[in-house]
Amino acid sequence: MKREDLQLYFIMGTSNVPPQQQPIYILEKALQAGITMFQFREKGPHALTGLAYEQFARQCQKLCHQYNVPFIVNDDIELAIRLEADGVHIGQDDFPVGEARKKIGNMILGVSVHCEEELQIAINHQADYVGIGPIFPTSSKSDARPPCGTSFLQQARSLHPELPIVAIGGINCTNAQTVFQTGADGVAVISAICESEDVEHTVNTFRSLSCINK
Ligand code: 3NM
Repeated sequence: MKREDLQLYFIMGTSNVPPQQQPIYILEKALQAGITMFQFREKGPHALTGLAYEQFARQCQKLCHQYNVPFIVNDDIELAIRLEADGVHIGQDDFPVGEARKKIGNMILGVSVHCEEELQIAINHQADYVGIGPIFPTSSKSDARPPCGTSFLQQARSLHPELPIVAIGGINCTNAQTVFQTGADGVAVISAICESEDVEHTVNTFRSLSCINK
């Protein structure tokens, strides 16, 4: 994985998309506009299950391949292996990092971390990148922790200058610059793209903000 792949990391599941919109259409618009990584995250009370879940994942994966964008599966290691996804992202409550690494071999492994100890464990198990958040308040994750601001992000960056880090949680075109300036390689977003009235413009804005801070 290249650090640049984290620049604009789009995360989506069917429940993140406004009712009048088609999830696959939003993903295609985001890919066309230039997202650099995609995470399939099908969660929430109305999440797809069974065959529909897997078919939707395959549809998203096929589109990502067309645009040469890494396709990452949230939490579901078995699905990632079955689909031969590019990688898996796990949280602290999902699966021990060491076991995830053993199961997925050299697929991309992303891990959410919230403190120095979790960060070190992720590094010890060869996480390819870490996610830090929620930086700002978010309404896209019902069990999100309290917002942590940029202080831990800053600490992680100074401890590990070369570590690929993506920031997440409540990031939008207005506050993304602060996050890039703090040292994140990229921003991971749900609502900023899913609820955008102009996905192309939103994607272009995020990408130009990341370049300003290079
Ligand atoms: N994980 P939005 S916050 C999926 O803190 C997710 O680990 C988080 O959505 C974490 O861009 C979050 O709409 C939701 O705030 C991000």
